[in-house]
Amino acid sequence: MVTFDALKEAIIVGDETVVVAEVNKALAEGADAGDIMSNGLIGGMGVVGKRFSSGEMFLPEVLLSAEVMHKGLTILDPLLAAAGKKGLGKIIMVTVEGDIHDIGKRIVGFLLEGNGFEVIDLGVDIKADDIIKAVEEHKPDILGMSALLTTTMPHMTEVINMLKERNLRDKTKVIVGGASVNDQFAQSIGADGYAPEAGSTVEWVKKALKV
Ligand code: B1M
Repeated sequence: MVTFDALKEAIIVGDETVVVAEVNKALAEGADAGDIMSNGLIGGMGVVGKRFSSGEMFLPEVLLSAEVMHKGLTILDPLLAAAGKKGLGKIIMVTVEGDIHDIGKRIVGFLLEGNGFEVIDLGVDIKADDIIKAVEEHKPDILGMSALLTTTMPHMTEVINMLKERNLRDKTKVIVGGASVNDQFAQSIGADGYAPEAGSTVEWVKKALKV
């Protein structure tokens, strides 16, 4: 059985060489790309999050862990995307203005792709106006917004209000997520849904699109 202890530890200490080697080793041993992501990469980043919150780790270390996690995700990305057919629906994912956190959003996106949805990732720190332009251009079934800072959550409200102004709200379902967001907030801003983590996001999307 493939274990992910060395991979998790490499994420925590920010060792890119070991992360790349361990991801490739796990794949060579037959591990599923989704498992490597969930149990190895997310597992390691979960420990980082806890240690940062408790003051055991500091920003530069967290940033390094985030960077090496991205290296691991980049190896898995084509495999996760190939696992799905991408034809079940179109989803725009974005981190709202003022917020550069993207690890969780990317994980959600990868998992959605792996489950057969087309994902257009607009990136991080994206202004409401640019999000609306992308919705007009791509006409997604779902707009997924992520925010990890309490200070950036109001931009989600701004986007929903702009969707209404441009008569796009009825055509676009909206789900919000990220560590600072909760179900109550989602309801208060008129989003269609909220999901606390990647797996439940996929379940919500499947239900919303009836697939
Ligand atoms: Co920042 N940061 N950070 N940070 N950071 C938090 C969020 C914080 C809680 C840490 C703390 O103080 N305890 C805190 C926010 C406090 C608050 O507002 N309530 C914080 C702060 C304050 C800051 C800065 C302001 C610090 C500073 O500079 N003084 C700064 C802000 C920069 C900015 O955005 N303008 C900052 C910077 C950074 C780094 C750049 C160092 C780095 C981000 C790197 C990157 O993303 N590329 C970073 C990180 C890594 C964190 C923590 C440690 C970990 C976040 C993470 O990646 N978690 C975080 C502490 C924590 O969360 N415990 C913290 C792992 C990830 C898998 O989980 O992102 O929650 P998460 O995603 C989950 C779910 O939330 C959900 O599914 C994901 C997978 O299960 N989900 C969705 C996410 N988006 C979704 C969207 C959906 C559905 C589900 O639908 C659309």
